[in-house]
Amino acid sequence: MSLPVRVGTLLVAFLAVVGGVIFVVIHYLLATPPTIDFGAGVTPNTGQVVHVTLQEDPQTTVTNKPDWVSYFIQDPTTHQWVHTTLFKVPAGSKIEVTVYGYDGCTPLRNPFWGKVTGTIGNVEYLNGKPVSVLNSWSTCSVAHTFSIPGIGLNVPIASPMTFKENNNELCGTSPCNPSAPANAPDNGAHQVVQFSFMSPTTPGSYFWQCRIPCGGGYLDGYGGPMQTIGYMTGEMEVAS
Ligand SMILES: [Cu+2]
Repeated sequence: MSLPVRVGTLLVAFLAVVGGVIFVVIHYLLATPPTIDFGAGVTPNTGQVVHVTLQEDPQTTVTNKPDWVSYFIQDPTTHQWVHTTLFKVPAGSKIEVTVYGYDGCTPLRNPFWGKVTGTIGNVEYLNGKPVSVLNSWSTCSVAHTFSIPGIGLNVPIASPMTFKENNNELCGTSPCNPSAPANAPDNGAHQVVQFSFMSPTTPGSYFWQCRIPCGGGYLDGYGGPMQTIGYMTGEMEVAS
């Protein structure tokens, strides 16, 4: 092999390795889930209504962690369910949230997290009926919570009845699809939780998390999906 050919071969091999490293870093290490923007057409600090729709699932079959529990957010424009927990709302607006609760129950570590706080009227609407507390110790009835500590918001998200979970009636493919036929693989037993709250008038990043140690298989249930953006922890960005 002549010298130029050897140098050329070496160079090509070197660039291939560099390309591979860059791909791994960008694709796996720096990847953050997208932020869903709910601000289109809304003037901040005018109390306008903004609809935010989420779901929580028993699995995440669209990722390389298929057995992790997860939230999804519905894009308000495309209506696609996006695997993320990052969203943006206008400041000083009335945020009306709908959560489809697909996952089975996990008892709360502390019954305090079963109490609805920080919502308008201090209630959530469970399948249309106002409730101010879900007691997960009397019946295993809560799957996850939607909690933004910075504004004192805590909403327990109801789970389908245990017998339905035992009957394999839970959604088995994520994101689940509330408009699919009831027994389709991507639908299944679920609860609908609705609540509203005022977004802060101060712009900023507001951390949110589920308060149930739902990271099955991790120490005390607080690892894995519980500490990973895109699953059970996220940010609400408030923009003015
Ligand atoms: Cu959870």
